[in-house]
Amino acid sequence: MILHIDMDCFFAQVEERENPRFRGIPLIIGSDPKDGSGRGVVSTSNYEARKFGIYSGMPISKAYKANKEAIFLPVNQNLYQKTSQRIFKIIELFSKDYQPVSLDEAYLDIKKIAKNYSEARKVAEKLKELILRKENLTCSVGVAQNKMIAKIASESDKPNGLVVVKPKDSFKFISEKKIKEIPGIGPKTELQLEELLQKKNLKVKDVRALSENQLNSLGKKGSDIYQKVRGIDGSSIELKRKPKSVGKEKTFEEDTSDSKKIIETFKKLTKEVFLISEKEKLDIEKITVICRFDNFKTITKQISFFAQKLDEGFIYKKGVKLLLRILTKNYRPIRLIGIRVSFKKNPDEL
Ligand code: TTP
Ligand code: MG
Repeated sequence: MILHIDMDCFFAQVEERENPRFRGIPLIIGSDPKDGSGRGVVSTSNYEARKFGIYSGMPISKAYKANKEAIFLPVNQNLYQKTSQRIFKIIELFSKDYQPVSLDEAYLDIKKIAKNYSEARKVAEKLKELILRKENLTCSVGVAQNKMIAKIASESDKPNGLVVVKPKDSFKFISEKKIKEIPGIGPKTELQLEELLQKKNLKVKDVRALSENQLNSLGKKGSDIYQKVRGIDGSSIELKRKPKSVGKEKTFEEDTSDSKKIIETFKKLTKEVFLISEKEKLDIEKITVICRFDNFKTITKQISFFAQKLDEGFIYKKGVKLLLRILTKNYRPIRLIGIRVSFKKNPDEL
């Protein structure tokens, strides 16, 4: 049993939350339209702007032509990233078995928390409610027997939708969908299928009329399409893998022998590495320091442990010792320094 979640007009909704006066009026997030001469594209638009035919990927100049009165905002990636991280924290409360797809989208394996589809609906309701309460944002959710149908389900009732498709209903559920609603079937494949069937505006049930042999004339993807239009999708949840290590490097603007500058930079890099590593909640087993000189000679030194709790002071103390061991034996100006910590394996993965 798979749950697919996708936030509604994500970037735009976050901006509306930060600035409620944008609600109810066309809002476009993307590059600067510059009174119609701007380059670049629309990242997303709210549902009011979509009524004017303004969608992700459209040139921003075209969006400007479609509605000059709309509000145009630049992409505030940092804000969406932070919001996304908090949403994923909420998702993790429900299931650790999830696959993040993008900032606003994920698949969750919910078999451990829902015995049947009515329990699954309750899980979905709770997830939606918690995200709304904590983040003041709506999302759309689909639940089904596999990833493909769960995604079609979540897309089918946007915004703020919740669609549960039981296995016995899934074949019928996808029959009436447009063929391009099947994930992975893009405009090019759609066109090929239209040619094969000599028909436009294809629905999933139309494509079912094609034999596997006929579909194979489209190449490798043929048998995939044959399965998909029958509701079959064997792909599994790809769990978020913990990184094996985290490292940061800095190339100096100019090669330097200024030890104060080198040490200060090293301290900054250590802090950055620590802040990223902290999220992983893993012990470390190795610290590696890298140093590149003006002639590109590169030296690395490392120290290993069995299992060391993550601690910024500890990483700095051990790291700087390694760095000094390199510096006291080499007198050339330095081009680059870096530090990396390697994690012990996550016990769940053993
Ligand atoms: P989507 O989930 O595809 O779109 P959306 O959340 O804006 O709208 P919907 O309600 O239909 O799900 O993408 C999530 C975010 O990713 C979107 O808010 C902005 C960003 N994005 C881009 O920057 N460029 C793109 O081409 C697309 C598709 C999305
Ligand atoms: Mg979305």
